[in-house]
Amino acid sequence: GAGAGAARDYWRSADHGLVSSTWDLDHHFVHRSIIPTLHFQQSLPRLPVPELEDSIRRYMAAQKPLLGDSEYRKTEKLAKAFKNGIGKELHKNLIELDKKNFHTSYITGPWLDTYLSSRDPIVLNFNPFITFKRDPQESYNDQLVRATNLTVSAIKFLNSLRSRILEPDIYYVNPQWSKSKAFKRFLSFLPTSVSWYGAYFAEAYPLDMSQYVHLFNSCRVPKQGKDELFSDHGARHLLVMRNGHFYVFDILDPIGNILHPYEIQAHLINILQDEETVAEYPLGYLTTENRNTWAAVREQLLQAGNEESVYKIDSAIFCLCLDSFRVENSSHLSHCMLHGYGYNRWFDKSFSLIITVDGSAGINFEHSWGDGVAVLRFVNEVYADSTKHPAVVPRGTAATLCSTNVEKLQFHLNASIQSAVTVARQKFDKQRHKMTVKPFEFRKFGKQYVIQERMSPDAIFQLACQVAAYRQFGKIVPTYESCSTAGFKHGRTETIRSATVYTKRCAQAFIRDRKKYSAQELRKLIESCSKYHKFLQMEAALGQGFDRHLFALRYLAESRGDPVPEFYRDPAYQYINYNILSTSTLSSSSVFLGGFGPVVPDGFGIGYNIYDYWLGCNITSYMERDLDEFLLDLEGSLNDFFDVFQGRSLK
Ligand code: BUJ
Repeated sequence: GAGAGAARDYWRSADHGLVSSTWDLDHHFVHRSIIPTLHFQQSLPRLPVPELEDSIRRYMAAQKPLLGDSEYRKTEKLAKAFKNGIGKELHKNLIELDKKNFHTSYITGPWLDTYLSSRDPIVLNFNPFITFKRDPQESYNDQLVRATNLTVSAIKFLNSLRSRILEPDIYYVNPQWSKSKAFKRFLSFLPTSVSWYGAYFAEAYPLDMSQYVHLFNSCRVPKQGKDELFSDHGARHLLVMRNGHFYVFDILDPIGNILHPYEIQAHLINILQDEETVAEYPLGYLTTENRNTWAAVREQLLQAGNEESVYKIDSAIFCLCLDSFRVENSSHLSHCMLHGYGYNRWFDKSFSLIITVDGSAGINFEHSWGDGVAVLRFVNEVYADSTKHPAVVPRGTAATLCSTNVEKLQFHLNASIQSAVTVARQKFDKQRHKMTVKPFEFRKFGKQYVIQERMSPDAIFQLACQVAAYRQFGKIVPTYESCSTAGFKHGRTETIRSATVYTKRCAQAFIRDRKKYSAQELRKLIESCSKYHKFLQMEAALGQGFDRHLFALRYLAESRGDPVPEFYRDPAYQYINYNILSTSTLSSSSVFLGGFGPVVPDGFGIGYNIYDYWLGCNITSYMERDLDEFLLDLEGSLNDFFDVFQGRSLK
């Protein structure tokens, strides 16, 4: 429209006082990397298929703390039979298949398939969230200002990615010199077929970046039996949700110029001022449904003449959710980001950027297309860019620009669709009320202290969970710690089994036999847990766990229509995969909170971060009282560890 054109001319003219000084025509990117984004992609190592022998050995070691002697012997027998029989054959076939699929990893297909085949609602069960810290300049935390700045930075990230000038993801063992410009130049001259090795010799590990294709313009589409991932990289519009209404506007021009920030802001003002009441039948609720149910309603939606509007939702660059309430505390923030009130979300979008009235901001993401590493990278870049180079300043003048290019999506809803929305809302409301989220902070020590004690901070937190669970349940419970395998081509994750024979011994000492041990002896026990955990963590990161391998063998059997081998029907196999403790950690200075739901109805979802001088976690559960107890026990274990580290014996 005329308004948009005028605005564009306006901000292109050199001398006007309105636009933040850090924004100019060249600022369409978060940075310009010397090394092309996908420089290492071709030469990434392939995810190894572990030896079957090793997987069985690791599996049995993980089963040991969970099983009584006679159960253990039964499982051992089944494992042996599997290893020498059907397992051997499956393994051989898996290797052959893997050799034929050189461009990817053995886990990629089956893993994606498992996500997409699950019929459970994705909200609460799969979608995690990560929230940004507040903008350090408090006046920038105004909802409108922050929404504009974060959106512009997100689009700059997209542009950098598409232009292949986004820095490649690299895990640096020795950041000082391998991060230097000279080194990067050297790497950029290496041909892509060998570039990975150049980095490797400098202890810099390039990570797989294949997941980024699904970051933008993407959506999970419900289908009967198995969902699909949809992307349309040609689409240039942003989807904005407000009070359950849907709006779109083009945010990129055909050659990738970002709409002027004040124009974006004008559009957002337009949307914020549009409707104060919640949509009568907010379609977002449908994305909280069982996937088959939702797939059927989606068909109805399409048939009722909503194809174009649905397409605009699916293909939008991402979904910006402008919530119309203030966040009261950390727990409220977690609820808002993990599941919200349902009406102002489209959980199927690859990710949604959510911003509340008080400027709290976070990402809720659909999990099938990608893992924490990719999303965290995006979060870090967007936070850094939006705070260092904010596109708009508070009290800017966008309000004077007219905004005519916002389209409000219209839907034709028949009675059947309307009642489907109502039913979805009722179910969702019931579920979300059952969910409890509580943050916890421990201030006595953090990463620096534990390293000084020559132990692994991650192992210490995991051990604290083990001891707490042992106190609460009187036994060792199945535990999952997520570990990225992004160091490999198309790698995803591997499981670290943090419940070990060492943690069991340690938990027994701390809970059952507290008085029997000296501080020195307890310290030894903690040390052995730490050492072994570090080893398991290294194995997992190298693709040498057992979970993905055994999973892939079973998937192979099933996909051929073979009966599921007895090994997998073992109650002990089911039990070890019933993870009471589901844990995941991230380390970032731009993240305030994060979390995800439990994976079993009577379990906990534990997101944690170990900072230099303290540590914190954010735990979800469907059982509030148990969660309170767990948190007390967790604090108790950490206090005990601190006493032991300080050489004090336990009280
Ligand atoms: O393992 C996998 O394949 C993927 C896992 C699945 N699961 C969540 C079930 C473990 N997915 C992830 O690990 C992604 C999780 C992303 C969110 C992580 C949040 C952790 C941050 C918590 C920060 C807490 C700080 C509290 C301060 C009071």
